Amino acid sequence: MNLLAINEEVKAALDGGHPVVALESTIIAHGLPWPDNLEVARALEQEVRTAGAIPATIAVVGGIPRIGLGPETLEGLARHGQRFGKAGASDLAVAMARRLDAATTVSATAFLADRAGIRLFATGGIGGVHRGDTGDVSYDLAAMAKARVAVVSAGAKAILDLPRTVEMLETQGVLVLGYRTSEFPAFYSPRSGIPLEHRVDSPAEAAVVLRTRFFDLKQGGVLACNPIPSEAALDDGLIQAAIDQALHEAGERGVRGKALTPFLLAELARTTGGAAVVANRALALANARVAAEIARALCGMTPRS
Ligand code: PSU
Ligand code: MN
Repeated sequence: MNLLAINEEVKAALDGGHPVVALESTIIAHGLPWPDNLEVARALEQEVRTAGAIPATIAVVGGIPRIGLGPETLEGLARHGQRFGKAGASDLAVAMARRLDAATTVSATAFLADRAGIRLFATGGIGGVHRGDTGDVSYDLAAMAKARVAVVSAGAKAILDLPRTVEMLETQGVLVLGYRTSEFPAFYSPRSGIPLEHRVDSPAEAAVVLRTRFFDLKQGGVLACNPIPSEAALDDGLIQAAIDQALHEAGERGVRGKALTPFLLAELARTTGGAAVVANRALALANARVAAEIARALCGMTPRS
């Protein structure tokens, strides 16, 4: 697919067999408040570089899926986040055909990263099964299952129904790996009480599994769960109360669909006095680092394909 605009640096890295890590843009445009979002966008890219890989932030700009954004585009995405749509993988055709600007969610970013040949992707927390009985299940789960990409994430966002999200990952055939943990992480806190069957304890161990999965079996769909660093974790009681309040507020105002996740995250940022944003930053950076380390290990052992 040559509809992708892969920037020079990313293209050179991919052609040379060097490690690349994809980053998504919805967390920037719709998940974090200005101006923290710009600082986080830059810090994520820097973290990937420091760990020895090339960052590729992905967004649709003027209808073109861009793999690797320049500094002005990154700033525009952060500053004018509201002008960017929120595109999942199923929205890409419309965004492209109509030459729209759109931030890409985990589903769209994983799809595009796969097409570009990028095998590691770092985000904060994936979407999943929302609480209650609305039937709102993020396409992130099914899209991840189809993409030959490993998503490094602090579990799924804590606003979700985590036990059901883990069940749905299984149903979709996503391989869930605990990265130095035997529990599914709960985004703002390292533990959810949900046990994980598979665990890896180093980038090399992760890379061996990914090589087997992607290149021998030609399967997609890996979620590597990296818990928030303990010093950055939020108090469980505090964050649970804030989540309950945010969910209540969303219900009162009838916020649904694509607007729900950004609304809940903004409410949490507000009611925790910014603590949720600080924690989100810390966990996303930790994920960027782990993704870069795994990308390096994978590059050392992958036949290019
Ligand atoms: N991780 C974060 N913040 C975010 C997201 C992930 O720390 O805002 C975004 C991702 O783009 C993910 C999306 O795909 O939230 C999920 O949205 P929804 O629940 O509407 O599918
Ligand atoms: Mn949804």
